[in-house]
Amino acid sequence: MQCVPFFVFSIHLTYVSCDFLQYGNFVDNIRLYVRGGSGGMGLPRMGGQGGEGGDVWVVASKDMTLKKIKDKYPMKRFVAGEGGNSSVRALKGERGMDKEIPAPVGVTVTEDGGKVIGDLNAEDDRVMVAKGGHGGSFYSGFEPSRGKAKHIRLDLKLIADLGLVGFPNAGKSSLLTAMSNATPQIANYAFTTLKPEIGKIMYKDFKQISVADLPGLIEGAHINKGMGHKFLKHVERTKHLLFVVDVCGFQLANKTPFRSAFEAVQLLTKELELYKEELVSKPALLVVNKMDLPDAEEKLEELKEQLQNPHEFSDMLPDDMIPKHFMTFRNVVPVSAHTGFGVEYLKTCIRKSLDEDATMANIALHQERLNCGVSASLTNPQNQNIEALC
Ligand SMILES: Nc1nc2c(ncn2[C@@H]2O[C@H](COP(=O)(O)OP(=O)(O)OP(=O)(O)O)[C@@H](O)[C@H]2O)c(=O)[nH]1
Ligand SMILES: *[C@@H]1O[C@H](CO)[C@@H](O)[C@H](O)[C@H]1NC(C)=O
Ligand SMILES: [Mg+2]
Repeated sequence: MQCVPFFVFSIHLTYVSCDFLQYGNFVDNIRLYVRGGSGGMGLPRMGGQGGEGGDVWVVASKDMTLKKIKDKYPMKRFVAGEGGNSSVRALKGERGMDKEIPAPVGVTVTEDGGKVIGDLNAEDDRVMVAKGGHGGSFYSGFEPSRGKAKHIRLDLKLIADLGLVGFPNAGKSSLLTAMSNATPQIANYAFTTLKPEIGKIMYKDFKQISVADLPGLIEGAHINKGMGHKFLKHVERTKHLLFVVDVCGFQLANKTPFRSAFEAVQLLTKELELYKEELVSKPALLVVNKMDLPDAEEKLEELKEQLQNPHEFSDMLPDDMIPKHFMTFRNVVPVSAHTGFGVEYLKTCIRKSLDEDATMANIALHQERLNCGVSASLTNPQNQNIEALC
């Protein structure tokens, strides 16, 4: 089946959020130039030894993102300090200052050739990426050596191509079962899924796409309600997002307010935004599940209308729960995980979305190699901007 994007939605929402090009703005890898400091000069007539050059390290830091590195260090060059020269006053030259590159937890550091230098799996984990040169000494004829220089890549380790994002009970696990070979637990109560389960969607041409069934998020997840941080962390580690809402809405408990499908979309967006704003710039699709329920058609129409004028309909939400930017969905797909309605079409849309991005990423990489040091900006038909800076 042909996968037709919801043009009305994407065009409209793109205008709404135009002040900030969020589409495809999420950064999951970055290439950097690193160089250790040169060693200091030795002092032949007194046998003085120059200081060692400083080393360059990548250090896992809380709240850091690859996008922040890109914004903060546009040149993407990191050079450690030179070792001090040996002098009459200080025969042993001072060691050069180390340079630390703050990076998010969960990245793999590789050399340009693909060799893995190390993984950063926990806060404060560190790997040395460029050693400083030696200070000049008797053994080197008092000549210092230069620090190591190279290009490195930081890649955010992904758990899956696609992550299912939704309130509890929306039918995420049921949807994964309908789409893939996975058999997650399904039940009519909140928090059935407590850790990610990965399933694979198989396509006729043998292509596979991995999908992570994630635990349900609740309002306040960003302040760690319902193990929110732990759950949100997984969202970060998927390429694309699949929002899943129950067409009939959701209520966590008797005491908590009922939320319509539209409110669910906005509240989920807000939780992601408050956790890490970049998350809402990931490519996303919206699944409206449980289309087999009575009145589903009517509710779907209502939701579509609301999504086209999100500003107008957000009044129902408390001010602090209205997202800064409404999510731009590449597709809005009604399905029933129970009957299988819409599931094939959804799989086609998912495939198309990921393929499109892979193509864009390839073009960008190619450009980056071609225009080393020159900034190139590519625009795809959907307004996606990829900055290729060396
Ligand atoms: N009528 C109907 N019910 C559905 C559909 N999909 C899921 N359900 C039901 O909704 C309930 C929750 O389904 P799950 O798949 O466990 O939901 P979940 O989003 O994974 O929930 P958590 O893991 O708790 O976040 C179950 O009782 C499912 O049988 C659907 O398409 N139609
Ligand atoms: C050490 O000496 C070299 C050569 O004279 C000079 O280029 C360099 O700047 C000196 N380094 C420091 C840290 O003063
Ligand atoms: Mg589940």
